[in-house]
Amino acid sequence: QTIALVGVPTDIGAGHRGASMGPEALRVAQIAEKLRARGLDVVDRGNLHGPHNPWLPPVNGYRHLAEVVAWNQATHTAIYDELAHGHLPVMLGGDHCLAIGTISAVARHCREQGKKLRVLWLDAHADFNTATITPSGNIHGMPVACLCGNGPAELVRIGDHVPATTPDVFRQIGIRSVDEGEKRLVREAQIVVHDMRSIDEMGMRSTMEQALADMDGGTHLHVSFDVDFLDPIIAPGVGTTVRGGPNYREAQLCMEMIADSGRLSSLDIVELNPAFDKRNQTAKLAVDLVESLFGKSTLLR
Ligand code: DIR
Ligand code: MN
Ligand code: MN
Ligand code: MN
Repeated sequence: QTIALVGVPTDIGAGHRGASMGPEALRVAQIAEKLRARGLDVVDRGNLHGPHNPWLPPVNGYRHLAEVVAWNQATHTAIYDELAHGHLPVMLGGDHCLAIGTISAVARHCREQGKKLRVLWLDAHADFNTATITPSGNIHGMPVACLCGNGPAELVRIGDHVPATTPDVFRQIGIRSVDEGEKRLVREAQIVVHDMRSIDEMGMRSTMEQALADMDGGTHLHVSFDVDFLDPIIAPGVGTTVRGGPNYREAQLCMEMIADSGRLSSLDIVELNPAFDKRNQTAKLAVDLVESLFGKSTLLR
C-alpha cells in the first residue's frame, strides 16, 4: 500500500505562530526516507495551499474561522482523494484544527466502504471546546467538538455528512489539560479518555489494550498524533507544552502496540512547531515514533 504524505503548512487554528513550518521540519527529519528504508512505498504530494494567517483576535468566539474553513476544505478533498485511491494518507500539519478535514474525509470513506471507524486521539488536550467556553478562540482546541457536530455550521458541514462522526469512535490518550467548561462537555459526550492519571495507574500497556480493543478486519484505525502528547522534556518543539506527558519508552510502546494491531489506515502528525524547537529534535523524535507506528521494532525488520 502506498503511503501518501500530504503537507498542510498552516498555523491558522493555533495560539502561537510556527506550526506552519511543521511539514518541512518533518521532511528535513527524513520522514519519507526513513519509511522507505523500512521497505514501504512512500510518495510525497508536497503541500496544500490556503490563506495566510492574518493574526486577528476572535470574532464571536472563533479566531480566523473563514481561513480555518478554507484550509480544512482543501485538506478534506486531498485526504478523501488519497483514501479513494487506496492509499494510506499521512497529513503533515499544521495545527490540530486540520483534523476536521482529515477525519471528516476518513469518516466519509468509512461510510462508503462499510468500515467501522476508530480514532486514537494522542494529545495533552481534549480539543472539545466550543465558541462559548473556549478560553482562547483558537480552533485547534475545538476539532473533536466540530467533528461531533458541536461547532460553527461552516466547519460542522465539511464533508458529506452532519455530524461527520460521533463521540463513541474516539479514544483519547495522554490527556492532562482540559479547560473548565470543556470538562463538562467531555463527560456529557461520554468520550473515552485515558488521561495521564489513568496511564500512571495502569500503565501504557493496559491503556493501549483497552484503546485498541474491539477492532476487527473491518475497522479503519485513524491516529491523530498531536506532538504535545509527548512530555515536553523530550518534545519541546510544540506551541502548548503541558508537563507530565508520556516519556520516550511509553510513547514507543504506544506506537508499537498500534502497529501490532495491523489496522492503521490514516495518520495526522500535528502541532509540531519548529520555532519552539532546538536542532529539529522534536521533528526527529516524531519521525522515530512514526517509524515504530509503521512497524519498526528491535529484532524484527
Ligand atoms: C486550549 C489549548 N485547550 C484551547 N488547546 C490546544 O485554547 O482551547 N493546544 N489544543 O494544543
Ligand atoms: Mn496508487
Ligand atoms: Mn490537539
Ligand atoms: Mn494538544
